[in-house]
This record gives sequence, C-alpha cells and structure tokens, in this order.
Amino acid sequence: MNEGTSSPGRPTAANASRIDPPPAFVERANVTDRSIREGFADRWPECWDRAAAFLDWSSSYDRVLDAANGYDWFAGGALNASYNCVDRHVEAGRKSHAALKWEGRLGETRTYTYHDLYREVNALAAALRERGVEAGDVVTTYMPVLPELPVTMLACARLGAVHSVVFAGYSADALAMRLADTESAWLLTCDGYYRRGTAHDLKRKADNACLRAPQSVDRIIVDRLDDDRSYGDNYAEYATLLDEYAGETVDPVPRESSDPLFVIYTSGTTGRPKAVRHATGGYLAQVAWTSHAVLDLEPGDTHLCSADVGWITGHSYVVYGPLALGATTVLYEGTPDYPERDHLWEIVERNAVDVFYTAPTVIRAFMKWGAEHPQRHDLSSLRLLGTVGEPIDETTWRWYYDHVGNGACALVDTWWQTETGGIVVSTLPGVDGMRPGTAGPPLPGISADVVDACGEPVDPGESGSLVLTRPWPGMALGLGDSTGEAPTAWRYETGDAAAVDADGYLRLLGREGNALNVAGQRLGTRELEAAIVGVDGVAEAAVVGVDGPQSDTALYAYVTPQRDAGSAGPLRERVRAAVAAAIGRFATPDVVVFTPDLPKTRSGKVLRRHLRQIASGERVSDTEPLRNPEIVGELESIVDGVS
Ligand code: 6R9
Repeated sequence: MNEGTSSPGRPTAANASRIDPPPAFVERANVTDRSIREGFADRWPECWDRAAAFLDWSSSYDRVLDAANGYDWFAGGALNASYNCVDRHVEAGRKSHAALKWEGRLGETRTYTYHDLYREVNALAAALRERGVEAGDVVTTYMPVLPELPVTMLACARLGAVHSVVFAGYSADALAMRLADTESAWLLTCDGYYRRGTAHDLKRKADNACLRAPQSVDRIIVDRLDDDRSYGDNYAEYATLLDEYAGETVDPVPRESSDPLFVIYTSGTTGRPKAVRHATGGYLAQVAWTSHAVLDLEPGDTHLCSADVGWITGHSYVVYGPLALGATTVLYEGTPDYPERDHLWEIVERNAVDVFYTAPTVIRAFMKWGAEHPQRHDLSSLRLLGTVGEPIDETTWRWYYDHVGNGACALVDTWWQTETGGIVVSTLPGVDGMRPGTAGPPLPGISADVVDACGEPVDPGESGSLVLTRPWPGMALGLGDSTGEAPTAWRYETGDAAAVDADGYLRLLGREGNALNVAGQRLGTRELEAAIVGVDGVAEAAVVGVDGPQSDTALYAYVTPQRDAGSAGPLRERVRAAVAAAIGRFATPDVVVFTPDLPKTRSGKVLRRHLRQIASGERVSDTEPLRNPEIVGELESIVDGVS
C-alpha cells in the first residue's frame, strides 16, 4: 500500500513546463490552424457543422441544433452508421484496405479488408433480419474482443437496431439485468475465451442470464474455443448463419439523427448501473471529428486502442471513430503481459501502428516492468500517443513520452465519459503545447467551467467541480435534464473534480463523491456495496478506492458483520464471491476489513473520506463531524493488521 499523503495518481504540478508538439508531427497533422478555437467559439452551435461534415448523410439536416424539444443535433438529417463505417469506403475504392486487424489471445491474427467487413456485416444483418430484428429493437452482445463483435454492432446499425454490448468480464447477473432492462430479445455470445492460456466458459453464464430474463432470448453463438462442445437447440451458430446468408445484402436503413445507435450501461449515483443512450448523428459526428482532430487519424493509418470494445472507449475509438474515417483499427483481445511483457510492443511493431491509445493504469504497469520491453522493439511507426480513463501523473506521462514515444510523438491526455460519447477535453496535438499531468483545454465547441459548491466559477488554480455549460453533439440522449431549458441555462455536472490553470488547461483530479475508477473503468461504490450487503452475515458495508504508488486503485471494503456471521475467513470469501457474481471478478475488493462500526455523521452518513484516509495510512485529523469518533483509532489498528 502507499504510505504518507502523496497520491501519485493525481497531477500536482500546476505549472509543469510546456512541451511543444514535435515539428515532424505538426508538419503532417490533420489540424494545425491555430484559429480553429476562435472559429468554433464565435459560431456555436454552427461550428459543429465541421464534425457533421465527416459523415455522409442520406438526407441533409436543416438545423445544427434544435433545442426546442430536448437537444436534437443535426435535426431533420438522416444517416446510417454502418454505411458510414463500411460502404462508403468500399465505394471510394478502398475495398482492399484493411479495416480490422485482430490480435487474438493465443497469438492468432485475422485481417478484414473493408470489402470483407462489408460482406460479413451484410450477411449477418440479413440473418438478423430473418430472425425478426427490426429498426429500434435492442440486440445484446456478450463476448470478448473478437472481430464478430464490431461486425455485430455494424450489422445492428445497418438494420437500425440498437446494440447493447455487455463486457464479457461481467457476471451472469449483470448480463441478466441488462437483458431485462432493455427487453432485448436477441443475444450474440461465444462459447468461451482464453485468459492467460486457460479457457473460460462464457456460454454457461449466458445460459444462466437468459434463464433469468423475463422475455425469451434468441441466441447466436460464436465458436471461439478449440473444443467439440455442441451448443443445443437454443443456439444458432454464427459461422453457419454466415454461410447461409453469404452474398446477401441489406440496404442500410436511414436513421434520424437523434435515433439511438446504442445503449451502454455505466455507474450512476445509485446502486444500479444506468443506461446511457447515444444518438446516431451527433455521436458519430463527435467520434469521427475527434478521431481526426485529436487522435489525428486518417485513411491508411493503423490505430491501436487497447480498451475492451465493451467499454465506451472501445465503442468510440476501437470501432466507430477509426472506421468512420476509413482507417485500420487493431482489435486487441489480449492482456499486456501475456505471453510476454512486450506483447503489445510486438503488435505495434508488426502492424506498424501509427496511433496508440491506452489508459494510465496500463502505462503504469509497463513502467513497473521496465523500459527494456518497449526498447526491444522498433516503435518508430508511432506518431501519436493517447491516454484516457483516469488522471495521468507527470512521472507516468514522461515515461510514456520518452520510452514509448521516444520523445518524438505527440501525446494527448483526453478527458471524457460514457455520457459525453467522445473526447471533450484535450489538446489539439498539431496546435497546442503539451503539459504533463494536465489534460488541456476544452475542445473547440465545448464550454466548461470549474465551479464551487454554489455553482460560481473558482479562481485559476483552485479546485472545484467540472461542469459542461453548453451541449455538444456526442452528448448522451437526455443529458443534463435538457428539456425546455434555453441553451444558456443548460449545464451538465460531470462528477469530476478539476482545476483550471491560468492558460485554460484543465487538470483533472478524479471523481467526486461515490464513484471509483478501477483499472480505468468507472464503478459506483453503491453497486459494490449493494452486492456486499446482500451477503448473509453482512450488516453494513462501505467501499473506497486508494491509489497505489505504481499500480491500480486498490479497493478496500469495510464490512460490519452481523453478530451471528460466523468466522471471518469464510465471510471474507463470501464477500469477494458476491462482488464477482454481481459485477465481475475484476471488481473484487483487494482488502476486506471487518469492523464493528463505520465512521458516521450525526445524520448517519458514512464518511468515506475517513475510510480512504485510513486505508492509505494517512492520519485522520478531522473527527469533528463524526458521531462515533472512537471508531477511527480502532479501524486504524485493524487496517494496520490486514494490509
Ligand atoms: C472514457 C471513460 C469516465 C471517468 C471520468 C473521469 C475519468 C476519463 C480521464 C479521466 C482524468 C482523463 N477520466 N478520462 N480522468 N483524466 N484523461 O473513461 O469513460 O468509463 O464513463 O469514465 O473517467 O473520472 O469522469 P467512463
């Protein structure tokens, strides 16, 4: 555990030196015009025309933003996301260009040209149509990062159906909740997947989830494992369907700009994950434009984003952004240290990757393993490095810049959320200087403020809450309680703490309140706590995350057992198993601390701040708000004993 009060996950240096973008990068960057910011600022919302111009519309829109009835971006326009990500590149003569390159966990590789992608998306869309899928229906997927996953997303989009991608690491319970909540009557899954060379059964979890769903679920299964299992009558085989429908085509169904493209679940403020819906036109425009302006992608580039497709980062920057631009996206199924700690660098070298996008937690792991791993490879194809998911500290930033980028790449620290759809805070790499540990200004067209508890902007350098004060195209449907408000009154509270420096760069300071960032993914403490409190023998629970010096957030679960709970060992295992079952193994607490009570205010609120300080070995100075201050000393000695 980390000691003392420093928190390496948080940037501290407000005035870290600026690094100019490498001249060789600027020379060929997509965006180099410094006036772009003014152009956007004066012409909001019309400035977002530039983003929509990256798409082909089957009917052009009449208004950039219609604020009369919620916030309707590119109102009156119609388009199809599958057409934009596939057909138009084929029509433009890029049939034989690589669209997807898949790097499997057992070292397998598969390449899909845009023409291959076109054929498979069409065949699957024909099969889904035959199985009753229509525009507006929700189709669920539950599989690891296989090429079949983006193919399914694009086949749904072609039909105007809404996809709901469920991360394969989630439990049967988590899948069942999502199936029921969306009333989804189709599921595409696979038999299992490999982790560190060992096969894991996914079909069993999918079966369990379907049993629990109130509706009947039509199932299609991808054969991933090397075994002879038969799947039974409930499943159609993906490969068989592709053969059956080979050569069939499905006309892309035009969608209104505000029709949903997909639904994705994220941690909200309550114990239950919340459904976030993204609109076809605004979302696709935002991810295409940011892929161009921030990730600097262009047709012919090879992009590797290490995120799982099941998270929003995978939706936006593994699938939709790069494919909308006609680039090559590398789908990475693996784990960075399997079979070797240079696995990712080997992939970068072999595919001559131009742009690499990952999370600080991954970079910190690389840093721990040592610079010799990237050094062993020729990474000179890289031109831009990106990071997302949590604050990146200056040390990690510099390591990434020096040892992966060899001091010659542009580096973007991109801040955004499931709700924002795409990047909203970042430097423009061909225009702005980089400042390690500081994400950058809001992108042109985005307005942000850092405010105090009364909603007043704080002084430069002071920390406060980050709010976005104008809508943007990639915003989730219905965000910020939009109905009826004039655009000037609209605001969206991001739930992140931040400070804005004198030059307008934002320093992100982590989540406020009850959300946690684990391995770059957002989890609500309430979701974890709800799972723990459901365990027989548990009276109460509170979960906090603590940043380790080099590694991920460590999860501490403070648990008050019931009087007749039995011995601690088995209860601890039941707590861990309950979290694994409700959410997934990746969310299992690192440390379970049993305590007779939790620190509480007089009104009974659990003070997680105190629990965080105790877990990180800091002194708890401020016991004034506590109803039970004596618990602090007791907890300090218990935690000392277990961590
Ligand atoms: C894209 C994604 C969103 C939360 C967000 C914030 C954290 C993301 C960050 C960052 C500091 C960055 N976050 N990018 N914090 N610097 N560059 O991660 O979406 O899973 O919804 O998480 O992640 O706390 O509020 P999501």
